[in-house]
Amino acid sequence: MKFAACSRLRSDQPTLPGRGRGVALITAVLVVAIASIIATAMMKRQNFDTQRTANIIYRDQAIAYALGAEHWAGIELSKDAKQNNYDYLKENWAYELPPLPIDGGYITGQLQDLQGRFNLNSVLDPLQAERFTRLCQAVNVDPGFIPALQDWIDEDTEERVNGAEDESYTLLNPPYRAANRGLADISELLLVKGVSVQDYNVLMFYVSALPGGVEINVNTASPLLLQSLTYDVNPPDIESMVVARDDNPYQDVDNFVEEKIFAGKEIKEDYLTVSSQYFLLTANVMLGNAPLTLQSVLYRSPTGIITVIQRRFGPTREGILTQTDNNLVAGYQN
Ligand SMILES: [Ca+2]
Ligand SMILES: [Ca+2]
Repeated sequence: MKFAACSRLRSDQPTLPGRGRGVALITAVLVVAIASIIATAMMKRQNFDTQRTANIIYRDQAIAYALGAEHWAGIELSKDAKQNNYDYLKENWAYELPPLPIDGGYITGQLQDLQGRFNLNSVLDPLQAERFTRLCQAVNVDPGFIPALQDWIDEDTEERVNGAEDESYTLLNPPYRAANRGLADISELLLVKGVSVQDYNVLMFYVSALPGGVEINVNTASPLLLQSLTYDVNPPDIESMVVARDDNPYQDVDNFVEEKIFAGKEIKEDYLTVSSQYFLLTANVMLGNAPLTLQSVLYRSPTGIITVIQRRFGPTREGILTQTDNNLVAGYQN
């Protein structure tokens, strides 16, 4: 009897029809699925936040290390100034810093003498323009843009023969005007009429943008630049001279121009020197997954005081060009 009453009791309770049970099951599965998706998204977000925070910390550390390398470069250059009055490629400052292990990565650094390159801002001087013409020819770049470069730098707006002033640039889309002052950076060359990306890609390794009167250091200049200082010089002779120079640098410009290979070539001492004031530091820091490059231009006064006059974080000039060359040559594309 008890069993029958109990059985009757159960049969009195409401029961879900078959379809209702299916809906309940699907709802339960959906709730579990949504909960899983939310949990996964939260984990992803947390991982992302953690990674982003780590990257920010790595970047701050990398900047600190890069500035440390800049400080090291300044100390090396100051020490060098006390040792002698000339600069050449076998001095301590000129050696590349081998990868130096740091906590979580490594750092490398290299100093280059910017006076071992042709100073674009000296091109208003006819002698320097001649030398730059020969340098362009030596690296197979058409020197036809040099009058336009002179117009770009000179203060007036009078267009010289084969030159270009505002009239040429304001017709472009987008329009712009000639700078009428010295180049602040060599990448400005890309805005000058007649300079193609290909030309720039070649020239960037041979030129600098320093104050107009800054000379070329014959102890650090490349063979091609030395060869361009005057006419009809035999390249193998220059190569031999450079090998000797690297061990026995010139302590005076007189000694350089008196070299036998220049006999009868009317080489002038103008814009030549044996010591340098402008250097380019390139420091690369690899920390975590965040590589960082710092390029700094350092000025060293005659008494050895170092001043940072330009600082750039990010890709090198070469990297910048490959990333944005189309934008940089929005003006003249030849
Ligand atoms: Ca020195
Ligand atoms: Ca001008």
